[in-house]
Amino acid sequence: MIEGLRRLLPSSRVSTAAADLEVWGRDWTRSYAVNPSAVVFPETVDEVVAITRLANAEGGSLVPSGGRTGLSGGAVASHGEVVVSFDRMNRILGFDPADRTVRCQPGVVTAALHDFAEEHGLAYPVDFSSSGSSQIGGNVATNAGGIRVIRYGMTRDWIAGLTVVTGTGELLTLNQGLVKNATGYDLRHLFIGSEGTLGFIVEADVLLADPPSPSRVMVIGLERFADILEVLTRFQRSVTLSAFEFFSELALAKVVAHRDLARPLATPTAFYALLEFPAGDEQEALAAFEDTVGEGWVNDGVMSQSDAQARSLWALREGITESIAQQTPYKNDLAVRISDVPAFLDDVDRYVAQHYPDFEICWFGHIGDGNLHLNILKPAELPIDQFHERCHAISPGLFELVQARGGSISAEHGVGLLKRDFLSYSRTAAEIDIMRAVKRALDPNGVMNPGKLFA
Ligand code: 2HG
Ligand code: ZN
Repeated sequence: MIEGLRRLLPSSRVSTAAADLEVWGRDWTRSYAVNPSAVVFPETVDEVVAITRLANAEGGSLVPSGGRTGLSGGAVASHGEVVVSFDRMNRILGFDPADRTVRCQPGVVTAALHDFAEEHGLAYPVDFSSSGSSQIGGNVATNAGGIRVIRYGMTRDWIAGLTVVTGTGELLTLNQGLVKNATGYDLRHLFIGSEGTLGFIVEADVLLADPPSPSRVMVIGLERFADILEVLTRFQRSVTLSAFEFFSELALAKVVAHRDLARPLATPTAFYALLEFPAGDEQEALAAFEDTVGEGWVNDGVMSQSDAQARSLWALREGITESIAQQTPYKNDLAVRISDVPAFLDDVDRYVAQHYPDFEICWFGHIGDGNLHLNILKPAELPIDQFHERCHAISPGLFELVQARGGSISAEHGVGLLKRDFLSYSRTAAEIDIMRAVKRALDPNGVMNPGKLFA
């Protein structure tokens, strides 16, 4: 396989250097051994086709690799796979103002697309903490969500067309940027969220939106999580929310300490919600805030008076992942219906407190999407192996709580390796069989990202 790769690509774009394998063999998860056999850097679609055909001929396996910011091990190469990095396919190929689409190579970094859209008086509204490193191909492959899903939806909603290379090396151009196309199965959507198990995304037509109007950010404190939906509903009655995020006091304490930031409110409360809305809705937002205080749901709040202050309030939410990273948290990315969120959080708190009283729970996430990030923090004195073992033991009981509410064991981070053994808590056996049949149709030799999503 490696000899074949060296025939296909110049030697500078096939690396077996230990340092490169270590970097390109992993994503942001840290709990997997990394052992790819090579990393390659194609520059053209034809090269991706040739690499895929070679892997089929030689019995090799390939791991697609973007910005490697994933949190579920979807881009980890542990079994001698060849990592196919899109770092060299990072150009914007074209923009059409009438279609409002940008044609992107997969390695375009999310933040570069944000900048490009802004330069053209428009916006790419999908955004997350990792947008400085994550790449469009990876965003598509995981159907990335983020902090403004409540208003703008997921990556899926912004993909007007895809060019893909299937697991057999066939090139497919899917939906060509059409708004309307009622011609049967939409294979584009099959590739979105497929986590590299069906093929490579080699080009994407990405839709842009109207430029955002100036916005305001508010952080409010709540003593009882049970009140959070009343607060959401009251604001939604008169304010166009582009974010409704939350974090617990523990999460705030971590981020404030880690980044040396000021607390948003004078008195700590159990939970905080962060709201973003257009500056034009400011009066309505203040009236909604007064009402929620009057009802006794909210006890304090602060609203940004400048863009700089809005950014510092956002930092309290966006800095959490980084602030808890050194405590090697056991990560969960759960979703239930929005209306079930408070009861579900209670179920989980009770379950963890009962079975694992020595574990700290750091809650935060996207209330407006019914998506809760549950990070269980490793006690300092507990060795990492024992921590993982105990967390693994937590999972079945936790996912039974998810299943009981018809929820998802992975709302936006994907299944990858981390949640693979638990897929059946969110998808039925019949569904998984159909997924396997789809995989066989597009990747009959199992070349693409083996062992991810299902074993
Ligand atoms: C976020 O919402 C990301 O900040 C990361 O999805 C969540 O670290 C996490 O668990
Ligand atoms: Zn998230």
